Amino acid sequence: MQVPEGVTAVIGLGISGRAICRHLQRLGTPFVLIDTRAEPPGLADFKSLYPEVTTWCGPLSKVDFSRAREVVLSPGVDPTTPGLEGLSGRQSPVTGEPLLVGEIALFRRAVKAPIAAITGSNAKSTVTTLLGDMARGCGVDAAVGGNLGTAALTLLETHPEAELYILELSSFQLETTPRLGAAAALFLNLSDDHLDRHGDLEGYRAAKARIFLGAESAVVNADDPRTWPDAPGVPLDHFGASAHLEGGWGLATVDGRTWLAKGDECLIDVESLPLAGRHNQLNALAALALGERLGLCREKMLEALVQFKGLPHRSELVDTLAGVRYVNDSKGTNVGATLAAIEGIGEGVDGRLVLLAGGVGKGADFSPLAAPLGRYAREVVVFGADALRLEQALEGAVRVRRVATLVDALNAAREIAEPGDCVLLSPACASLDQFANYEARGEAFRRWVAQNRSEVSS
Ligand code: UMA
Ligand code: ADP
Repeated sequence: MQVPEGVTAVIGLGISGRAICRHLQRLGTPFVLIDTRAEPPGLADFKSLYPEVTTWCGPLSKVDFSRAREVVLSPGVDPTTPGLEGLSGRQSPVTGEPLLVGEIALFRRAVKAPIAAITGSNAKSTVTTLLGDMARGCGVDAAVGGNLGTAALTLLETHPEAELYILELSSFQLETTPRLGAAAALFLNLSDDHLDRHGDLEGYRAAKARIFLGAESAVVNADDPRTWPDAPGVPLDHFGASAHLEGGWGLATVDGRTWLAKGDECLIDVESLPLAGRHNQLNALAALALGERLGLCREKMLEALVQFKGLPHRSELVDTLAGVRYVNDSKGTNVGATLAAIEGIGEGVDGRLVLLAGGVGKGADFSPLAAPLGRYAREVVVFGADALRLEQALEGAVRVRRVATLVDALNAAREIAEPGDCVLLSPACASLDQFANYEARGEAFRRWVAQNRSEVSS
């Protein structure tokens, strides 16, 4: 397959790929659509929607990109995939940017309003959604999307007049963005994730740190220097447990009560926040810091914060059966998220935790889970592709039972848990070995709980 002279190659027929195609069509830029899968889902629909567009499915090594105007990659496709290697370092003859870019590069070129950008290993979706609520509460017409689910380019169609675009950005998206130029950029935290794609933690961090390129201001985690920009020059605000002591956004303790604080000023007692756990208090601080950088009104932001109930599949209490709480944290897809859930929930449980974990570990080191599980867990039930690796990492610290599936794990947890305990699904792994996505895994958990409730009550 030869990409014709002056034509853009779009790689990937997913949410981003479709949004990129619609955008190019609006601009009148000719394009071809390529996917590495033999039969990507939705291909027939795509062809009937764009009968004039050439589509090609198969290995990228069989594609000649040498005459392409630009190659626009979907985030799920690794830029080092064989066939793309010759492209890095080359410039587009038309845009002057690298030849190989992602959707966010096109968004940057087209957008007129400021961008608030949020990245990190965990809490991106929570903070992005919260900031959206805060902005709207302040009367700002904000469009919210990105890795969260609605492609950034789709926001330009649905909210062309937005005054602010709030984007959750993944390392995959940032890796192919030459210069984001955000009005305010936030790097929340860093823990092992996607190491299978980025090689090591430094490669993953470096991809995320691209969020600062061209930023007018930034918010970073005072407790983790790996979230700070490599180069000086961007005005910085810090959030973190003690950041208020240095004038930043922190957690102040006054008369035994904890407050969100900015410098010396106590803003709100954490008891008034619907979201529980220290990790969520830090998330609230990060959103406030970013909002203030964007010029949002502090009072209205605090009002939005006390209304914010969080997102589904993130430390969500599903039900209490026979005195045992069942909490769905299916979005806990890496070790950092699961640690936050264990610590956030473990402290408040009368009894003990029964953790359900497993799936695709993405090359992560599970050993940081051992000590907190030793402290808070009655037992851990592991399942899925990386169950054995998990078991080996936890051995000696806590009792571990290995089963095949999530339903097996739930059945085991029912036997193990005692009244006052909490059964927590926070897998520290991706779901793709046994489910379509983390939502499907969380739904399976909810279904089991609902079914068991009806059995208990009948
Ligand atoms: N794929 C191929 N060959 C292709 C194109 C895709 O095999 O040619 C595969 C990918 O490897 C992947 C799947 O198809 O398994 C989907 O990839 P995609 O790039 O087409 O994904 P989109 O449907 O465009 O969705 C993407 C983000 N997906 C990924 O980064 C994998 C969505 O984030 C995001 O919501 C959407 O764009 C809109 O911005 C999802 C995600 O899992 C939620 N993100 C990762 C995460 O949060 O950890 C980064
Ligand atoms: P992301 O979009 O980055 O995946 P989410 O808001 O969807 O983030 O939350 C993902 C997971 O991270 C959930 O399991 C959640 O409980 C956990 N989490 C939330 N806040 C934090 C934090 N500050 N540090 C670590 N993990 C967190």
